[in-house]
Amino acid sequence: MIIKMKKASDCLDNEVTDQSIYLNRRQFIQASSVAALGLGSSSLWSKESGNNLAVPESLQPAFKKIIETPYGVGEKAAPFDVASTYNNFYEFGYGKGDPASNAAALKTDPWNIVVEGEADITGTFALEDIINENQLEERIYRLRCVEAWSMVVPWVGISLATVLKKFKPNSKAKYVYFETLHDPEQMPGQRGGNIKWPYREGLRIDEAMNELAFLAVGMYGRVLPNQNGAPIRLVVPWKYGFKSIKSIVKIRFVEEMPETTWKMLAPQEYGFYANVNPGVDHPRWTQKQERRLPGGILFPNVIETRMFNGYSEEVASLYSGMNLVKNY
Ligand SMILES: Nc1nc2c(c(=O)[nH]1)N[C@H]1C(S)=C(S)[C@@H](COP(=O)(O)O)O[C@H]1N2
Ligand SMILES: [Mo]
Repeated sequence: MIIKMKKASDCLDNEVTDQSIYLNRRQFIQASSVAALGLGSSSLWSKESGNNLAVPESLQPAFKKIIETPYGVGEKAAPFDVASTYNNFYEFGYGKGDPASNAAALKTDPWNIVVEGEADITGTFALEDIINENQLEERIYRLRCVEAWSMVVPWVGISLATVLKKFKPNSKAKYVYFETLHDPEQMPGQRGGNIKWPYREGLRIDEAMNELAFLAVGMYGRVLPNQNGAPIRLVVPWKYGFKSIKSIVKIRFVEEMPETTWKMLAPQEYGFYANVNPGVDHPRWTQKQERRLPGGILFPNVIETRMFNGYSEEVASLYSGMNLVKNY
């Protein structure tokens, strides 16, 4: 079990539960349920989820053991039903409920990822070959959408750096570019609209290697629902949610800053960096606050947005000397 030091940013509002007690309780719950039910993975979240997503056979070795980490311990995760029914995944429609309604038939197993560009090791890799040699971790992260809503999600996955380093990027690899599956037959949203498909995203290589950048294959202790980006999606918690590209089929190491979907659509509104920043408003709305889900009409649950979504301690040094008003 890897124990990392807890960062001040992990939690502001929920210090009442002593962290070590909470962690131990989590481990206890996991250990006892594994013993009692023969379950492979954490069951901490099963009560609130009540869903039955089966782990594909190819990923069962990895899902046998999910280690807890201190990231976000004590934060109040959104109920599974909220995180899996309020989604942005334009390949399946523009409404928040569309992905949950339309993504069920997406075929996520088998799944290959093409790795290309400025790296010593490139080629086509089966998802299970990338995942099963790694230890899955659970990390509870805040997700802040550029539309000014947010939620806390317990992801299951591996650090992006761990995966990328295996391909041995060379010195020309200044950025890493990602692509979502392009398959209009399975993804009805790709049959039209303004987006030039496939969905594209990218990070500067030092951002990609930051400890917080994460590749998720699960959430709430089980595999990702299709609407959340199955079978593998990026999670970059200090950036607006649109950077966290779903259903990845391509990773390319490149020398120049890559074209990214939202910047291509409206460059004056969405930049490449897209760091969460309450000091730089979107041209059409403020970024100083956010609606933390779940909330309602009577209790919209508006909270202050924090610089880098509260992860300054981990990531601020990536941007020292940069003008973050220009590089939004
Ligand atoms: N391929 C793809 N990835 C995507 C999107 C999308 O439309 N297509 N939407 C992004 C946006 S705007 C957000 S806020 C998050 C939402 O992730 P969630 O549905 O798991 O909460 O996914 C991001 N990744
Ligand atoms: Mo978003």
